Amino acid sequence: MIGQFTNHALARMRSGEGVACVWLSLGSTALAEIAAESTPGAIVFDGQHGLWERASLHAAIAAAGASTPLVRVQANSIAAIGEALDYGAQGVIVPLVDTAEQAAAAVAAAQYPPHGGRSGGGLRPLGAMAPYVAACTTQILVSVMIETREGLANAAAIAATPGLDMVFIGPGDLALQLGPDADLEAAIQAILAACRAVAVPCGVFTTTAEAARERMAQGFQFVVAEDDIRLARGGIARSLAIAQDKA
Ligand code: 3PY
Ligand code: MG
Repeated sequence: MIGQFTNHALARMRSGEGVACVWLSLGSTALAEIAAESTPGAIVFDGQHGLWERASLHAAIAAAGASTPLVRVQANSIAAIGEALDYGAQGVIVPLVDTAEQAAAAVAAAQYPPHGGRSGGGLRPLGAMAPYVAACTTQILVSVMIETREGLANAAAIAATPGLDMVFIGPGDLALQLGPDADLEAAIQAILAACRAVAVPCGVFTTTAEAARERMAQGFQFVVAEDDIRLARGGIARSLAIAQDKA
């Protein structure tokens, strides 16, 4: 059961603060519980590239505790966005958004009629549907990712989409799209500037805690402090190197 809820990550971003999230791809509910012990501002469950299965995602969202649970969904559709929210996610991050029209579709997919096309259902919403529906009008965080050449070209229009809570930059895909000779950093800063021009929070995927801190200092309001793949890979490699005296 969810009922009335407050999205603390969204509140922080609306008041100009930054949020450092933990990003989980490995599909482990136990890891969600461990991440929640450190109360990150948000826990993002990666439904696009991650290993999440439906029932374990449902359980992991409940394990987020005081951290705001968000899902990076697989697609910009009413089905994918509605599924994540039905499980109790308090927001979605929608990948590969190219245009303002697509951003508007993502915003609408996260809202019930008359504001949007979300379908009513799901174990947790149905437990206290009326207060939940009322809370959704102000508390669901909708973020779209700019990570394509077309999205970059349309950054100003995308950022200005009514109801959009955040633009989130995917530097990995953006680098693939722009090619090795492009100035990736200039593209990232241009997107940040487009967001600032319309006072919409901008986030960026970061791959080290140090980069996350630097990006926050630059004005990005949503960064990745840690992700489970790098935590596992880095931790295992480091420990083996030390144990074998190769560090
Ligand atoms: C990207 O860098 O493209 C991402 O989507 C980060 O997850
Ligand atoms: Mg990406």
